[in-house]
Amino acid sequence: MEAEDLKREDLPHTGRKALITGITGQDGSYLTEFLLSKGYEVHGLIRRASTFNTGRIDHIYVDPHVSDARLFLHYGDLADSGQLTHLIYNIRPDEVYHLGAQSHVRVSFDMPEFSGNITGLGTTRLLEAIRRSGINTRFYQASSSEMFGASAPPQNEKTPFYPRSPYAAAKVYAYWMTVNYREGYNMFACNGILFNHESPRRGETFVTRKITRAVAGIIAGKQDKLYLGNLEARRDWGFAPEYVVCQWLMLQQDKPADYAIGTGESHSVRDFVELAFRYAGIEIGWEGEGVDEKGIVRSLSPDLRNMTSVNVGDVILEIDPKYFRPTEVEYLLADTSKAREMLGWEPKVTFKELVRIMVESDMELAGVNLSFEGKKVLEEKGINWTKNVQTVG
Ligand code: NAP
Ligand code: F7E
Repeated sequence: MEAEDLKREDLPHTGRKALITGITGQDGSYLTEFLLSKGYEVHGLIRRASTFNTGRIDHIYVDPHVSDARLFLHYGDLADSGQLTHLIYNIRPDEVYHLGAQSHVRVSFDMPEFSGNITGLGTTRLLEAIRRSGINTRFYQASSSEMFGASAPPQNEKTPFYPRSPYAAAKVYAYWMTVNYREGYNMFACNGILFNHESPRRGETFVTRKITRAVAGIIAGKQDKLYLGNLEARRDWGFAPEYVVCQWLMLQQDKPADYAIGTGESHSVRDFVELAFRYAGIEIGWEGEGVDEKGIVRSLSPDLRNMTSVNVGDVILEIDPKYFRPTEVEYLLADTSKAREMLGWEPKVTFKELVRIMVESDMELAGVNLSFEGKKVLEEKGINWTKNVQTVG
């Protein structure tokens, strides 16, 4: 999507201010790069931690004392409404991108109250901070396809919500609070209902990154096996840098609305596993059933044979029931007709290309240098994030 295609093309971008919660996360880091490239001054909320948690944005951070610095970080927490109000009132952002959340579905079963507090009430705290500050800002809520839960595919903006986890229930609450502030206080507030989106910066415990890291680790001799849960769950997986463009596009429209964003292609975890190992030169086969099912090396590509201690017949994948969820979301598939029509948005990176990009990145990080074709994918598609995708893990 080029700037020329945008509805607010006549507005100068330089000088606009954005506040991003969740700036240190996968999406926050890509969105920051994107907004800086559009001339925004970007403010981000970060949590105080005893170790550094800014690894995804270190490459774009400059000392705020530098005269042309346009990225500023502020301590805060979604549990702390006083600080949220203080920041909103003083920064007076033109746009607020609310991406911060306890975003891990499996973890939300272990910490349901905390997940409700941060992922659900956190949105209310921020909406209230905006309302009480009296500022005129546009608000983006990071809603999720998890809200559709058990509703049959394909899912779109009109599909009923049927949340299947504490995380999803919290997101449904936050979704309706966003709609409520739009209708009750005339706030420009949008829900982006995003289906799964991944990248080399994806958190290491989400299934895609867990798989691609394991592929690299097993080949490099740093890991013996990959332990997974449900292999049959189906997801509509897209490429995260493309999805943050939608978040911005939603706030550039004449009217606020809600949009479902995905690729329209759905694959199982098993599909992801098979393809990821195949790109790295391993054909995986399956033996056994249920929790006893195992993934076994069927063959190795000639390139790989001299580079790894993995052998044909090795068991490289097992099922660990601890990764099963009390209630699972079986099948997500996006119907993104509205976003295509209203935002003019279409994803460029396919499922196969996504798997390639992620495998290749993790292989590089693990120091395995195979001659992959996938490196060219982003360049060929004219996607701007190539440099960082390749260098940031
Ligand atoms: P992520 O990588 O897990 O990042 C979450 C961000 O929230 C991090 O910056 C984290 O900070 C911050 N955060 C967590 N708890 C916080 C708290 N108490 N106070 C302030 N900040 C807090 O998530 P993501 O994949 O970028 O996703 C961004 C948003 O979109 C999330 O709301 C997620 O639920 C939603 N979403 C994601 C997807 C997807 O497929 N990625 C799909 C639909 C919706 P730390 O770095 O300090 O932990
Ligand atoms: O699981 C299955 C698991 O944790 C995907 C978040 O960004 O996207 C994400 O939520 C599927 C599930 O993502 C393992 O049971 C099997 O069916 O990568 P995930 P998620 O739960 O879809 C949505 C849209 C969000 O909004 C969330 O914030 O993979 N699976 N074995 C496994 N999942 C994990 N994590 N680990 C396993 O070992």
